[in-house]
Amino acid sequence: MVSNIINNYYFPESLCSYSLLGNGNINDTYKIEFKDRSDKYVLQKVNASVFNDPFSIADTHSLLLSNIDKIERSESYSLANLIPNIYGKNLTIDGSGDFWRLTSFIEDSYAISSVTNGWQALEAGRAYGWFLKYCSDFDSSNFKEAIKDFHKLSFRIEQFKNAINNNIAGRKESVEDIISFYLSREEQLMQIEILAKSGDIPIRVVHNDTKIDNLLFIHKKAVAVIDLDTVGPGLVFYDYGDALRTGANSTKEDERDLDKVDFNIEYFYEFTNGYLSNTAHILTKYELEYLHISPILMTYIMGIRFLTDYLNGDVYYRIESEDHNLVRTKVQKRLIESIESKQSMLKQIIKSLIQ
Ligand code: GN1
Ligand code: MG
Repeated sequence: MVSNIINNYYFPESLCSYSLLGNGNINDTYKIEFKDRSDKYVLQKVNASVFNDPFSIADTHSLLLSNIDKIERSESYSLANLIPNIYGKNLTIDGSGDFWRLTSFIEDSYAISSVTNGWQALEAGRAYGWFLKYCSDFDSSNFKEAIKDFHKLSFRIEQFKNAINNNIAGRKESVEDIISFYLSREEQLMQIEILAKSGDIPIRVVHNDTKIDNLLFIHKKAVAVIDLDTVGPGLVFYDYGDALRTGANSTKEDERDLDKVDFNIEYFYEFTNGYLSNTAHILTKYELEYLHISPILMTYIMGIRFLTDYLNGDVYYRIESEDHNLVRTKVQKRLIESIESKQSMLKQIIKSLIQ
């Protein structure tokens, strides 16, 4: 299949090899190499049952790239180049109706799935902070939501409650304590959505999937922001919070040894320092005031999404074992407990960094 798709692009050289790349849970990603050609490429099959309007995500990608050349190179990060096919289209449709896209691979770059050093957190904060600043020149109404209500808490809670009531996979009884844990925090977290509705928190163009894996590093520097599928309208809390959910957790989001799960304050400090160095001047008083809530909010949203999928019989996320979603939701639960125990420190650190 991969070689058939590649025939739709301008490559005189023949395909040499391809291998799976990264650990995305939705799309299939391959690194592509050619004979007699040193530059490499990334070919992705977009999961059309998750992204039901793939052309709109390609449009979003092009729109985002439209300003990048206006920025001083030394101050910019890369956003992958979209490479059109021989018909001039940014997406190639295969015989089964699946969508594919080709982007350039950044040589010598690597991604990480958890932070192990303070400098990585600082670099990640600078990079995602740059992304928010870069996007602040765009009008959010020009961007479509790739997935409707993607991070809207009330929508995710509704899906969660439906999954509990339907109990399709018959797993509810075995996870009652985890379900209660999440339900008991619903009301408190809904305050953020109420605040956003009141208009005090602006709708911005945000990345919407800022897990730490979605940055590329070369040596000791973050150089690119990747996975632009979900870029669109949203709150700063989504990006800042999701980056810390993965970037300040001392371990992976699917670690089986729950004792390793801990919200690392050093990484939190470093990330926030980097993030605010690029964003403090654009964020509003209310955004800064409530920023400390975002790591819990995003960990909670992911926690209930994983648990919802577990209750539904693993129909959404890619899984590598029968209990993969269960492991993921348990990690989020443990992380929420850890963040809760440090909540006042988070607030203080943010305050000290904006003074
Ligand atoms: C999915 O596939 P990936 O890793 O880019 C998910 C994110 C979750 C993430 C959790 C479209 O992202 O929202 O945070 O898994 N993307 C979608 O690992 O649902
Ligand atoms: Mg993604």
